[in-house]
Amino acid sequence: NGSELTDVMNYVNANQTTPNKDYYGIAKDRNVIIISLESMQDFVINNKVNGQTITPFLNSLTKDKDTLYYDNFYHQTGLGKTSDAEFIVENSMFGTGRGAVFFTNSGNTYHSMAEQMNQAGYQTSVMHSNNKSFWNRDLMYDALNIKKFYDVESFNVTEQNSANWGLKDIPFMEQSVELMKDIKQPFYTRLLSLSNHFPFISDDEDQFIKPYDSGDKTVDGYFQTVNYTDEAIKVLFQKLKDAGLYDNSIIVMYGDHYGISENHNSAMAKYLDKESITPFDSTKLQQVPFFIHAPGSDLGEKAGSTKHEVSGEIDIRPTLLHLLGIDTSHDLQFGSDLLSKDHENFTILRDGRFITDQYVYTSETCYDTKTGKPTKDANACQPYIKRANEKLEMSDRIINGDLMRFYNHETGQVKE
Ligand code: GP9
Ligand code: MN
Repeated sequence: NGSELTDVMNYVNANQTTPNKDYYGIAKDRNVIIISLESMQDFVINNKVNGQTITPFLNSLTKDKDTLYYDNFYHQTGLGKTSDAEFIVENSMFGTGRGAVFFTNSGNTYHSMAEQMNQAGYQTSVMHSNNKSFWNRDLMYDALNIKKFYDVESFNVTEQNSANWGLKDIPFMEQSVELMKDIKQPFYTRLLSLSNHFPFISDDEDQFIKPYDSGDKTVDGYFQTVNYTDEAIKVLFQKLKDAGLYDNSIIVMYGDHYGISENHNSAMAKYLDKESITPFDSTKLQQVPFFIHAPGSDLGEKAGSTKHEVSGEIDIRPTLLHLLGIDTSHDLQFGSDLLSKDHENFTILRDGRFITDQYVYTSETCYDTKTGKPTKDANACQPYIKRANEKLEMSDRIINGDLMRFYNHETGQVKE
């Protein structure tokens, strides 16, 4: 009932951060294009394989004055993979600890980013070349108030332009921009890329760099499919420019979750030139790239393009809404604006692991981020353990109790 919600509200309100005036509203009324970078981990950014650059286009953005790039940003997904990341972006809440929230709680009430964007006069949609019911998206998108889903039926998919899971990212980006041309502006659309999906196989003609040579096919092919997606993003930017949609848009990109699981630790140890992959390393490998690109805004000039805040997917919604000048003081959100001076360097993964600027907590061990070794004081992480569990539990309470149905967003109070 409503009183359960009051506890959660008190908790959330105590953790709100104040927006940074220098950034608030700088992207007001721009189109919003969010790109889910399938399985993209951060270790590929500004890195090489066999002497070849893996992500030349994304690397160029890390040095761009209109871009903020976060290199200490973590995915927070569980079993729901891509869909969990979507959930987190839309709600600034965690998915559920078991199963995929898109399946388990698509009947809940939410107050999503899409709903807020609808209210702000935006057209809201998702573009993804897969069947609409995959991950239960059709039902969950209704619950999230996303007005239009451009699913596989909206794309021209042929044998020639598809590989692995379906439509390749380059034609997907090209066709997505064609679809955008017909949407009334301003629009908010999310594009879910797919070529860089396990098992990371691609056609010869799409392999612009050589595979890695560890002998582990998954890891070896990963660099090529990541590189292909990087090229697809370059194509997207060009197509947006050609369509006249680039200058009045803000483009946000995040890696949705890891691509290389711990089953491939020996190949990863070879690539990273380490003896072995420790639990500390595995946790750091949950870093995914996060980019905010606003043409003509001098975003990077204000702050330096590469930012090191310890952060995660739950932070995307408040950060973006503040850039758009949309007030979030009535939002029940678990993330915080990365540009706020009060943003805390503390990020929690869905399984209870967490990262601060000093510590990484995993496998019931507190590691020192500087050395990668267990801390001398074995209890150093203790205060954070309690806070991490509390935050996950508060988020779970909302979802398990469907508590948003008692929430009045207009007033920021429990409904009468
Ligand atoms: C499929 C896409 C990929 O529609 O979401 O699935 P996932 O990464 O979640 O396995
Ligand atoms: Mn995915």
